[in-house]
Amino acid sequence: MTAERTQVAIVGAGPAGLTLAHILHHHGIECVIVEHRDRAYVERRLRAGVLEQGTVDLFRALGLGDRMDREGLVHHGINLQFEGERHHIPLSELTGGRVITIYGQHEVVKDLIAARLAHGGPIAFDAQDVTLHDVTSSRPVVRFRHDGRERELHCDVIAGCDGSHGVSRTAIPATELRMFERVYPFNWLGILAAVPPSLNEVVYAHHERGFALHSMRGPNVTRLYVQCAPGDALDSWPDERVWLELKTRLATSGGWTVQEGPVLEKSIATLRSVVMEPMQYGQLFLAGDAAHVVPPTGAKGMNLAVADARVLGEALAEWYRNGDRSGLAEYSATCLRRVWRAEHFSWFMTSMLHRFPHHDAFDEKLQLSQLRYLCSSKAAATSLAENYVGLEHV
Ligand code: FAS
Ligand code: PHB
Repeated sequence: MTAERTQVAIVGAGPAGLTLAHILHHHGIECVIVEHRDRAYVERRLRAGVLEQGTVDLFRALGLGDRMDREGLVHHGINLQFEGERHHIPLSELTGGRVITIYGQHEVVKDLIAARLAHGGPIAFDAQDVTLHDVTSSRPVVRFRHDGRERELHCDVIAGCDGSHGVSRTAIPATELRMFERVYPFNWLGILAAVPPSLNEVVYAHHERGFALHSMRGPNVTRLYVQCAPGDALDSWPDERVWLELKTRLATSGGWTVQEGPVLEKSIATLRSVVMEPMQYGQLFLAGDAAHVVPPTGAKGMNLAVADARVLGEALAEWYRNGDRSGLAEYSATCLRRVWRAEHFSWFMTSMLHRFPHHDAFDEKLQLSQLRYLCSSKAAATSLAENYVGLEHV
């Protein structure tokens, strides 16, 4: 067993853990990231695509935004489609100039890993059998096997950034933790296609056959999603079926629809809303999907993870700098205000746009009425816009 010491042990090298590591480095606080996958896997995993204004601002402030600024696509609006008609929501016009940036999560992760390794920040990839110990003491410990060695990382604080299937939240006794959950009766099948985007903005489509989404990852790569049944497996969705559903659900009455192209990647994501309260226990602080999950309809997941990391990083900096623990004491309450706002917005977008198996004609009329109101009322559209680009204050 090799015993080591650091100030903060971070479990997980996703957006939450990597962003936290950079904030701590900025404040001269030592940390070690323990990640159980290898670097190639983590950098290859396709997930989110929309960065809120606040996320972009933070990455720039940390000196991490160069490639994002070169390759990211700045968008000033999104589109809602229903009954064959497209309606533009002018996000920037409604929010005093705030924008979204389309830049794949895997690109963010690549940039954050490269920057961390460039300044010599340790990341233990391929860490196995990660366990957390003594989290209520002043000297918590993370144990793991790495490069054939049993390692023991002694620290002041553990940041549990290991996602929705991680181990950190299991270090909190079930009697201390309350889980709020909603499982949706559908999933998203997502593809990456080697074809230029069919429109220069994101399109969310409500359709009687089910929801569909048009997004992108650059001038020659389109990202598309189609609502599918919970039990569907990839082999029941050959490319031909995927394109038929996408072209049908995203078609407008004016004859527009998405262009086909070679499918580079295909995967299915489940849709759930989950919140764990509280997000802290002793010297263990949960951040990102380790504490909460949102359905991707509101494009909030990665942005919430970054927002948690910011709150935790600043609170730790205050504690190390002048012994002020107030930020750490309030961490969970501070994060949960933003978390629940994002949970509601993601639930709202999901409920409005998807076809629910138990829905009747009345439900569908309510969905269409909500969509029409969003596209005809400046007040309603502004509410959607400020949630979508990310609220500055919650
Ligand atoms: P992550 O899950 O990204 O990272 C956790 C890290 O911890 C991973 O690298 C994992 O390997 C590691 N880990 C896990 N267990 C460990 C252990 N025991 N020890 C050490 N390390 C461990 N959000 C959107 O906004 N839009 C989307 O379109 C979207 N699509 C998604 C599709 C899928 C399939 C999934 C699962 C999520 C999607 N999300 C989307 C949400 C996603 O972007 C998350 O919100 C985001 O990855 C959260 O970041 P982290 O909290 O860092 O967790
Ligand atoms: C994406 O580009 O992957 C994307 C965009 C908007 C969403 C979800 C995912 O709501």
